[in-house]
Amino acid sequence: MKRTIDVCLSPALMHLYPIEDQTVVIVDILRATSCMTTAFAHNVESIRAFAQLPECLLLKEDGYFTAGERDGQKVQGFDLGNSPFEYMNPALKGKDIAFTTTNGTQAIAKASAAKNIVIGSFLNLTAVADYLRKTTHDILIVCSGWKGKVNLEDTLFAGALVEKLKEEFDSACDAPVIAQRLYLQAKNDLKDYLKDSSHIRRLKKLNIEKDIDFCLQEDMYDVVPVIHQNAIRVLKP
Ligand code: 3SL
Repeated sequence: MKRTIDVCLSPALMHLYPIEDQTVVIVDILRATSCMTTAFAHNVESIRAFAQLPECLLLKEDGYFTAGERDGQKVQGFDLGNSPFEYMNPALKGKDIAFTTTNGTQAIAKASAAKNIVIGSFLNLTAVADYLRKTTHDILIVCSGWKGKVNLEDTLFAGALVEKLKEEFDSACDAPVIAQRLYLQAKNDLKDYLKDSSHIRRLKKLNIEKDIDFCLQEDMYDVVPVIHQNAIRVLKP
């Protein structure tokens, strides 16, 4: 019997899924999980994800870099914001980061009971798909959305992953089918397909068009960040 793949279109729906028995892929294309993927591709050692700002800030005392945003803007007093370009800095090699964002790290915190948590983005799409083929549980892709609501870019990523894994996994309900069909419509020009979406409009106001272009590129990196001993890391052989 084939394993199943499912899509949770918003973290607000996570209670509907048996995450204790599932490998959960968290996605926040714009921009949290794209930043995390970029950070690990540039040799960051670990990332701790926090839902709340004060807990995140506390780790500064332990030598962590503090990182993240609220409503797209770098948090005052933090070392790093939420642009993938900030995570290409060689000074971050081997460092630990405490990260908090409006949606992505909230989704990670909410999924803490999952069997296994993987960080996905277009930047590491194929690497994540290859990793998932080797796991043993059913898969749930959790779209971080925006403050509990559904968004298009995370849904498109979910569809891309369902498309990649369609030979090995059965869709558990209609959400993976919806996501896959949207991705197939969008895949030739993701940016154009997303042009009227809510978060693209929000980010354009912040003048960070280059972040959008970067985060929509497929397979830039082959890292697969997973949660291991309370932190996100890239497992080394
Ligand atoms: O919500 C998040 O996790 C962020 O990635 C949002 S933003 O792109 O920085 O606005």
